[in-house]
Amino acid sequence: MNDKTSSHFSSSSKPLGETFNRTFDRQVKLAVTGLSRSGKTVFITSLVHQLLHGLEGTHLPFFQIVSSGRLRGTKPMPQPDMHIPSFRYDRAIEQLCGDPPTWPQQTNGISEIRLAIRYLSNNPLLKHISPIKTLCVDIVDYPGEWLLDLPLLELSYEEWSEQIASACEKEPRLSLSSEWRAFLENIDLTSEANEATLRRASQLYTDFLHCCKEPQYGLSLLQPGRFTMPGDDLKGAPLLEFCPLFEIPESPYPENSLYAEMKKRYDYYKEHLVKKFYKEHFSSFDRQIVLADVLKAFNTGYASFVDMRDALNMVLKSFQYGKTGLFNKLFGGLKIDKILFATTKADHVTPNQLPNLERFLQNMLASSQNNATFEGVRTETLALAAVKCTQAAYTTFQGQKISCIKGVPIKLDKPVALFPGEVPLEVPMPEEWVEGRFQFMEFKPPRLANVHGSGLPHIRLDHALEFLLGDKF
Ligand SMILES: Nc1nc2c(ncn2[C@@H]2O[C@H](COP(=O)(O)OP(=O)(O)O)[C@@H](O)[C@H]2O)c(=O)[nH]1
Ligand SMILES: [Mg+2]
Repeated sequence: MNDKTSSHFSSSSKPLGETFNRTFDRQVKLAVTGLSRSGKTVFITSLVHQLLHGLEGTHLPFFQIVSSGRLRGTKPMPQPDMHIPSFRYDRAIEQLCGDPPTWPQQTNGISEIRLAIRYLSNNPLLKHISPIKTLCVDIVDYPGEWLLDLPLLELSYEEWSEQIASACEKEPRLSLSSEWRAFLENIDLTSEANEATLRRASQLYTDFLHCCKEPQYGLSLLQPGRFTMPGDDLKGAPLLEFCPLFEIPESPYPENSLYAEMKKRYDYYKEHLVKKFYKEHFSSFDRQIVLADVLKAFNTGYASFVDMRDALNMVLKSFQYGKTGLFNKLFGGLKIDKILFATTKADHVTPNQLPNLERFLQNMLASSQNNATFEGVRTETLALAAVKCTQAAYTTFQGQKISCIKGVPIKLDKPVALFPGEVPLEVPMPEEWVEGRFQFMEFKPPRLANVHGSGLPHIRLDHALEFLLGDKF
């Protein structure tokens, strides 16, 4: 790790290297998820940067362990799970802090990073005996797409096919699925299975999913999750080579048929990928943050919004199931006791719109959050920006002072001041999603003079830290 980027226990703290040992007083596993491009990599990078620079500057006023002066320093440590790829903080921060700064490269799959946080205990009994404590935080980044697979565990291949077929009756899925659908119409599913047909059918289905994900359609509810986000080295593995069907052949069908093989692979996928993820990873998480780029859905339109809402609510099911029913039965309960739902990139709106953005996310999740199965899990919603790329500014229009934001749009080289649109409190009616109503633009990361002296500029990351970790100190 590059020296500039891997600030150890900060220089303004006592050198802790010699007193530091690898036994921790407490450990917490913090999982970060969200659909692709929701901002997971940037969030973790900024969070680590904020903590490594926790003793310098005043960038975390709401994170009490810092504001109360009890933080003694933070240090990256070797991660505990050797079989999980490392979260490449060094690479990401080098890009974000480069000159010019750039956004970190896109990542796929799961990764992990461990931090040790040293702090002064405020427990009156410990104050004089052993006042310095260490909290070990394991941060795990994993694709939200994988959580969309949990419902499959309760669905037979036929039931799942029926759901997908009915979703494909509506636009934009209807048009986008035409090539895959035409291919299926021309094959006899009761004929003998062969690799070429299976591969072609799954390829066309995967292409369809990728198309749905394109920015102009912005669809989120895409199953199976591993088809667009395979992780590991699963690309091209037979367990990813099947697809849902529009017509189910009548039984009895030959055991060596295309249909029987597709069904077998679907069951194998559930058994070996879906269950494995929940058993090996999900069940060990203590705290969870779910990131969602709600503003992206505003830009794209009603269909994209509805799809994102349904996908997010499906993601929530993983946590609800955790306490009762299916999950308990299969994996023996869930440890997660706090979940934060955060809409990211809050720097794309003017500061006066933050409360609306937060309320809107709450409304989006309302039905799931109110569900009694959330019992025992504290949930919270928040609008945040892991890296704040814009400044609040004002402009006058027809003699009126209007608040706007100023930043460098991703496709330009000079800052512009703009008013990106108001965030509504309620979901606009389908006909109200007129083109151009929302223009939440992407920005370049900020160029910072003192990037290694303090945490990256952010919006409410300290609130997120306080909710997720505050009670652990
Ligand atoms: N303005 C702004 N853009 C962000 C922020 N976080 C992420 N982004 C944008 O979203 C893109 C995707 O972020 P990334 O962390 O790679 O998403 P991931 O796929 O969930 O890991 C980045 O390349 C940025 O363009 C943020 O806090 N502010
Ligand atoms: Mg990523």
